[in-house]
Amino acid sequence: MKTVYNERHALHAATHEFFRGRLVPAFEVPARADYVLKAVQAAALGEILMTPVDHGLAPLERVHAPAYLRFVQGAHAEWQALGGEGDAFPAVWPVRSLRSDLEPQSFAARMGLYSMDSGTPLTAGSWEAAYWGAQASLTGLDIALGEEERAAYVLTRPPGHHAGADFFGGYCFINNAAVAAQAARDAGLARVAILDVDYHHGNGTQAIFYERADVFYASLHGDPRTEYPFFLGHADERGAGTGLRFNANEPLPAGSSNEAWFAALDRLLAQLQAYAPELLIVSLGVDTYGGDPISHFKLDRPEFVEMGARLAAFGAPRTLFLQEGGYATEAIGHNVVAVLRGFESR
Ligand code: SP5
Ligand code: ZN
Repeated sequence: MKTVYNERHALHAATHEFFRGRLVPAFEVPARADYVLKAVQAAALGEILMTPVDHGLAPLERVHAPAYLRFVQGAHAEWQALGGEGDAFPAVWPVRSLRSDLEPQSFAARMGLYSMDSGTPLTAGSWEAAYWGAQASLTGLDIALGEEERAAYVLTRPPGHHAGADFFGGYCFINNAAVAAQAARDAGLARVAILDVDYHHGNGTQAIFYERADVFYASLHGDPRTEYPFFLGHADERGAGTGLRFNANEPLPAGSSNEAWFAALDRLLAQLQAYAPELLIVSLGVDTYGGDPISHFKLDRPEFVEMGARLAAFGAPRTLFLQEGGYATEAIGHNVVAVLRGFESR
């Protein structure tokens, strides 16, 4: 399988994030992608494209509000101009009863309007890294839909699935899975499925497609009653309007067994099988790993191989793997390679 690498990922390099009132070392760090690249190279999975093709801003604007994209692009410069030190963080949000239909002038207010948490440092290079991550995703899509290949893997960070149409959060700025899914629709595919196996619910992806039948979002994840992102990802979220029945969540308690995880995976795959997508996009977070420092499932190498094998057995005509979370830095490369090898072994 070919890999598309976002060689500009390290432009997004946060040193710290907020946790329980203090700054702690960031979990979503450049070394993550460096380790995955090493593992993919060592495994000789196939050609690695180091430079994504630039598809421009238009495919990003099909998913994200143009005003939001402009804000992220200029945010760190605004922060610096105000005397902000280091990475930028939001501190005030338009929660219930406050207006979010007006864009304030204040930078601090716009930081809050366009974000969902204070755990996502916005750095000097966040925009460029995220922009090229989306381009890597679009390049991966081109490969997966092309004549030579039926699948591709996109090695990028920052991740994407928490980012909504007009907000960042959960270490995410641009929703790569949503951008790729929309681009596939625009290329003429009728039905696209996104299967999100990251430990965390992909609230951004779900919200973007919640009222649509043409992109099915399915996720298994830590129960939002105790796990980030807390405010979305429950089992009763089935879609709305024409999107009703085209959204499926399998929240599992923190600490769930691997048997429970695979049973949930099979339930989602059965629903997706009935949907018969022309393209399966896998939001491939490997923070389901037992050794992950911020997550609480128990998958290990054999389970990642099995995950890949079940995705291959699913038999989607085309499959696009996009890197999401995974914070056991030295292990994530081996875990990703295990999934991709499991996929290719069938
Ligand atoms: C893409 C993705 O996986 N995003 C996850 C965002 C999680 N944000 C909350 C992190 C909370 C960190 N908790 C630290 C616990 C240290 N013991
Ligand atoms: Zn995650």
